[in-house]
Amino acid sequence: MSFPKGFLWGGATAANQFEGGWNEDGKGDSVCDHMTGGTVSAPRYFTNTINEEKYYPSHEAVDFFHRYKEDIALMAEMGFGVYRLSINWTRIFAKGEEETPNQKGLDFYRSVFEECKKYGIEPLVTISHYELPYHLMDQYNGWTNRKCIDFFLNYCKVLFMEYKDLVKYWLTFNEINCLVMGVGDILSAGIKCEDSPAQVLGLPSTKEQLTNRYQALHHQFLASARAVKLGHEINPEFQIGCMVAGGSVYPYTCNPDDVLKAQQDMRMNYLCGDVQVRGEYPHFTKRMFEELGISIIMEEGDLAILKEGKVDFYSFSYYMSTCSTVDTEALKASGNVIMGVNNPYLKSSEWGWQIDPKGLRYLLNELYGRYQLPMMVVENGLGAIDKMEADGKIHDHYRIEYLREHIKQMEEAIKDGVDLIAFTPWGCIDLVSVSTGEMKKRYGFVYVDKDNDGNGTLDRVRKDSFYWYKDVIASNGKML
Ligand code: BGP
Repeated sequence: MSFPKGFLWGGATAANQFEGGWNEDGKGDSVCDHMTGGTVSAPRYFTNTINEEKYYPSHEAVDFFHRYKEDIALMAEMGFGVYRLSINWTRIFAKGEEETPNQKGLDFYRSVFEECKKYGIEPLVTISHYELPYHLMDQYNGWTNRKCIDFFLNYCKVLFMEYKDLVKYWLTFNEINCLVMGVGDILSAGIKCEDSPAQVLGLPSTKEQLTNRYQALHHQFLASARAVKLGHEINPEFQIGCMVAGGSVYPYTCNPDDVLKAQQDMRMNYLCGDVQVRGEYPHFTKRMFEELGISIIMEEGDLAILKEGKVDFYSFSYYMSTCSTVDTEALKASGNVIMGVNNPYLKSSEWGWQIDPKGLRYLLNELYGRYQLPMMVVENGLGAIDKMEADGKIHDHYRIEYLREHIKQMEEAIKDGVDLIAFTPWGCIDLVSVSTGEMKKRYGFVYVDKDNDGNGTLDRVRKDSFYWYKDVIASNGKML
């Protein structure tokens, strides 16, 4: 048997993409509430003032806020042992800097956790998943400001005290490395900007942008380390992990320049892991900052804080791999500068994400070899357009195939000796896509009746993958 007894099977969501109820029961507005929904032809926009009705679908999302009992019952029916969800900071502190938490917000998550416990589902809680109170962006320029560390700590303290008997597993920041890669300025760091087509997925282009991002990242490292320390003081049983956007990077050719480029690009898996697992910036940081032409402010004592707040386990998201090359012509031809060059051996999703199950085995081995900590794959899955057929069902064999192949490779990694303890595929119930702001890019085992234009009943429908995953869980990974 390859999957160990007690292996945690489940699924994952994030509050801003799932809950809705964006201004109910005293909730304040998050930075992400200022993003309009998007379509492929018209991407998401950011506005400082919310005064129009074009924020669908995120303001409503799929209404977990009112339907959590039904949703958790569906998870239980699939046999989930773990449910990864995030807490919306603005439900607990509307502006992020109040002294007293919002009782109704606390009550909501208590009910959610109690509902999970009813079915024996272990909550795995992301404390910050692209959800900064808008007020902290507006008044403090988000995570570029060191004060955010204290605001975050206060928020963590409330969560840890309030839920110490209900929650054991915590993640501090979702895909923390995305702050300096993809979603950066607005969603991850909450850096102030004008109303404009948002740089939701932009790479930093100016030195100022780069400096701000690395400074904000340093502040998140400190916040995470202090949270880990605090959490362990409040409940020594807590298991607190990091969460990094993972991806395997291969050299496009065996030209040593491509090999070196791939090695460098792989560092996006390691920069944050090294700080959060080993408690120190990796050896390559000094030269990396020099070459970027930036420097960040570190105060005395910062490095000691990082050492004191090492995480208990390593978690990551995995959707794809990419190829690195120094060949500018090949890069231009692929038109894919952010994600590198397409691998001719792999197929892509409808959104151009290259599907590579073996890359997951490769990455698990790389990460475990480096960190020697229990590993969790806390996001994985196929974003696809689902169609309800005439029989009222969704025959999502493509999703089953994607997940089956990834699970097989996780099994291989376990046989290789990797201590993998959990798997929570992304968007287990359909939710809003972060990169496109749409409903139509779906990941779920459960279909939600809602389209890009806001039509639909929000009814939940079990897809074919629902029954398949149920069998996978019941057989502990044997029936694939
Ligand atoms: C990760 C995020 C998730 C999720 C996922 C899928 O980066 O942590 O929040 O959205 O990507 O991305 P998308 O929704 O763009 O398909």
